[in-house]
Amino acid sequence: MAQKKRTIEEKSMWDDARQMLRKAERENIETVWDRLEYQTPHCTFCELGLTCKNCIMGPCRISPKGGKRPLGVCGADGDVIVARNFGRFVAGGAAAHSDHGRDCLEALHAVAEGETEDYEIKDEAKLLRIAAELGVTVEGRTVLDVAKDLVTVFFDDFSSRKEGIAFLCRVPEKRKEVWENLGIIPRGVDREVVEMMHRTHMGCDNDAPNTMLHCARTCLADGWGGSMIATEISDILFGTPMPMKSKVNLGVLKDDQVNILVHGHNPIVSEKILEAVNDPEMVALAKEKGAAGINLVGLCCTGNELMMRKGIPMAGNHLMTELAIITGAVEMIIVDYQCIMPSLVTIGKCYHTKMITTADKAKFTGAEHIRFAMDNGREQAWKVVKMAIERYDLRDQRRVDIPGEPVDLISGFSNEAIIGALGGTPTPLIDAIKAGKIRGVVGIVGCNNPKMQHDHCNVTLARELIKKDILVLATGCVTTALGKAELLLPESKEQAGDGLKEICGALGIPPVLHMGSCVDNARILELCALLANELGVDIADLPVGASSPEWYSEKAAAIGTYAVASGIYTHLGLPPNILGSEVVTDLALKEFDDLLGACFVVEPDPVKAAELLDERIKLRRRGLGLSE
Ligand code: SF4
Ligand code: MSK
Repeated sequence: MAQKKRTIEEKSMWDDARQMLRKAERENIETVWDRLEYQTPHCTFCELGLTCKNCIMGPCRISPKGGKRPLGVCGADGDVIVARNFGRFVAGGAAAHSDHGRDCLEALHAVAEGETEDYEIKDEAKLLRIAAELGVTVEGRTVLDVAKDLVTVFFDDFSSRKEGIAFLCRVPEKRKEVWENLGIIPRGVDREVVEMMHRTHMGCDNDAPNTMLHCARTCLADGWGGSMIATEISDILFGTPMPMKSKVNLGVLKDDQVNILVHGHNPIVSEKILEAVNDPEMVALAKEKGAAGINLVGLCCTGNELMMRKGIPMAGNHLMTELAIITGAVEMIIVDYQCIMPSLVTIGKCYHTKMITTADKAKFTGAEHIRFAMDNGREQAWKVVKMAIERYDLRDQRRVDIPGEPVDLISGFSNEAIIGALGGTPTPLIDAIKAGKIRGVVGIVGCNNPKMQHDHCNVTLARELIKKDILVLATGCVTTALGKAELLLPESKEQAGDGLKEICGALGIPPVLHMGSCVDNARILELCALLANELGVDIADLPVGASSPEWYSEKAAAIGTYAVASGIYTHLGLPPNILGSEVVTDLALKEFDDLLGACFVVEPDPVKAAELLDERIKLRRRGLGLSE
């Protein structure tokens, strides 16, 4: 679809973004929106998923049905090619989440083995609880001994030595039966990803529905495996999030302080940076340089991790990352991995902003690489913070423009926090659902995509759902959008329907709860499983849904696929590149409903999307014998 030239107002709904887009125009700085314009129209074959480059007899482009080129050189048809492409796409997302999980696991391993003094177990109770849940003996043992065994259980989850991953113990029996019957019980996390790469090699899985079922299996290994491991270990190492105040938007940058942005996903680096910026010696050094202090702020999901656990303010989501640098007020951006636009290096060089990469698997040409490892996190953190302070002198204050005033929000709704707020049991939530005060629950998750007006769909969908007494759970970049819209504050209950408003008022919580980063969608899976197990039903029977209104990434596609495979009806604001195959599209939008009890729905209009999610919730409420 051709992308027409859009006004700044059409590009983003936010004033802070618009002000920075105007500054970018004035200063002749190219942004993601400019590059989208010159990249469009996109290749129609690719948009439809009908391009194959899996071997060098090709690349092949298949005409949509009835066209002149119905088959690739090897004889693969459009259905096979679309399914293979989608398979590799979601395998990329599952691999990203799960490799992040493995990094967390290696950190826990280093702690358990006494190989690092830079990290420690912050939530011992959670470690012992999870170990017991997974069959590790806890009684009479030291925390570190238990941790060693838990590490072994999780390392085995990445291999192919077992029949099923450890957290299958959380999955309701009825859901497991669905997976068993379809042959998609997730085994080792790495195994499913590798098998997807194998299946999609030329001459292997040439049956589109069969490939699509393996998409489900691969993504289940992510959701109930790699992502769940990432979430649980992050809580064990850095603390389980509890509700806390924070602030959001570009206004959290400070014109009289050294500003450091942390961006990416894994808290292992950013937690150390936080310690370094709080060191009085570092603060004194910043003051020597003429700054009033050091201001650490987050972007994207590394920002979510720090906001959830430490209340660190959030500068912005995916489409705000370039704009944060364009303020001219940022000394340094420190990144780990995923969703970091390579353009940040270039934009940083237009100012005095230095980009530091920290992971060997995510280097950026033009950035300085300072490798963080388990045994040097502290040392490296102090080093880079010092470098950031040294750069304060280089800032050109005449080019600094920090737009807007920060907006307050409340973050930190882990499942432990939610159950805690309910008095230690999910029963009050179930009772509120049964009584129709909370008619259903929808997770709004994921990204921004410059093809859509930035954050409009994220915000509108949330507003529409809470009006309908549907509790919203937010993760990933949606969080920033909903925070800026003041929906993460208890006062926003006034925008909710009467039932939800009453419950939020009684509990003192907002109608939109922030549950974390991309990998933390595993928290939503766990909550759904908990509710289903309490009610003795399948997850697919619950009045729940998911949505990623402005998604862009392979990871978001993997999340959507594991949500559907777990029985959660899932809305997408944009279709994946599958529309070139009727077989694959029908499976995703219809037949998965029969096979898995849930399917995808694609709807760019957030008001209509809210209606569709509401219809599904009504259907599920009826199924449970509850009032609509
Ligand atoms: Fe073409 Fe087949 Fe090779 Fe794909 S695998 S590039 S369709 S010949
Ligand atoms: S960072 S995957 S843009 S949510 Fe997790 Fe945001 Fe989406 Fe990346």
